[in-house]
Amino acid sequence: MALGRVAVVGLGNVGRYAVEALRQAPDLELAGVVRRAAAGAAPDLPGVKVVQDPAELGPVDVALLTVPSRQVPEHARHYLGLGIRTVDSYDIHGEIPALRRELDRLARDRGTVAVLAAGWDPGTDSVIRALFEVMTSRGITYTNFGPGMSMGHTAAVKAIPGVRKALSLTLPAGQGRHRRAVYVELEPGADFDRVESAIQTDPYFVHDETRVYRVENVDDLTDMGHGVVVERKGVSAGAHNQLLRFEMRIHNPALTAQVMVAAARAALRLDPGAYTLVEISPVDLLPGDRDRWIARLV
Ligand code: NAP
Ligand code: API
Repeated sequence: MALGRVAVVGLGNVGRYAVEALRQAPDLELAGVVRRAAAGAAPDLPGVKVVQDPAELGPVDVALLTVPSRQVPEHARHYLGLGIRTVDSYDIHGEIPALRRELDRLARDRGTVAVLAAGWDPGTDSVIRALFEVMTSRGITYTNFGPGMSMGHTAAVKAIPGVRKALSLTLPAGQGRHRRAVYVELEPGADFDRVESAIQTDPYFVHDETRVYRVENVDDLTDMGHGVVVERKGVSAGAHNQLLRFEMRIHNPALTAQVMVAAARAALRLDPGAYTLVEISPVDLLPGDRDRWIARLV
């Protein structure tokens, strides 16, 4: 019997890969997909139940919130209120502590679990940064993204009125600094200057040098690859010059979906409350028997 039934909420880039990751998970069952509009059912996903109201899916143990980050808080409140565990990959870093506190209260009240900010950054990179701090108690960590496509920044641009399609690329500028190149395909009659100004003043973009380009066809440019190098130089037990480095080159939505599905598994094993990935034991993210993983990994 499956550990739990999981619904995917939102069928965008991450949502589509979440469906696939759930199909491949040995211990979880895909309950179906919840979309905003029934008209937006998914003929390309035969055999997958697509609904507007999660009640139509039968019992659901976990909702994977693959909606844009700015829509995550309202969706999390809704599903936790129904007593359904939630997993999201909310990536507005500065707002994570406050959201965690709010979801923790809601989850405890309803005897359920929220796992938030469970993608790769925030998410697995957060765990890497934590382990680097464990290994070197003093030092400096730099997280250098890209070059690659940020789904969070792209989703923020797509939400601006007049934008039909968008692509936000993150370009590393060294020592944790970044530049951004944003490509927009506009609706007929949309005003490019207004769109550009909305991007430049959006909190997702204000801290970085950002250039915005109008193009005819965003699909022609889109490659969902991304990557990161997390580097730390620090001190362990008083000894200097410890150099630590983690690097990955990835398909962004696929890796994000894979991590969210692992977090759904953990959500089924945790006590009520809200958790970020640094608070979850890695073995609870893995399928099957704990002793087997200890024998294999430790
Ligand atoms: P996307 O392709 O735009 O998909 C989002 C889906 O959410 C939409 O297709 C839509 O599905 C649903 N939705 C519900 N309310 C919506 C609204 N008000 N506006 C637009 N869509 C709405 O986005 P994505 O590329 O999958 O990325 C989703 C989020 O994942 C991003 O915002 C990003 O922050 C997060 N992310 C995090 C990480 C990380 O490492 N932490 C990595 C990648 C992505 P329906 O039409 O089916 O309802
Ligand atoms: C960037 C990084 C990585 C974003 C990872 C994830 C996403 O700006 O490229 O939305 O793709 N913050 N949050």
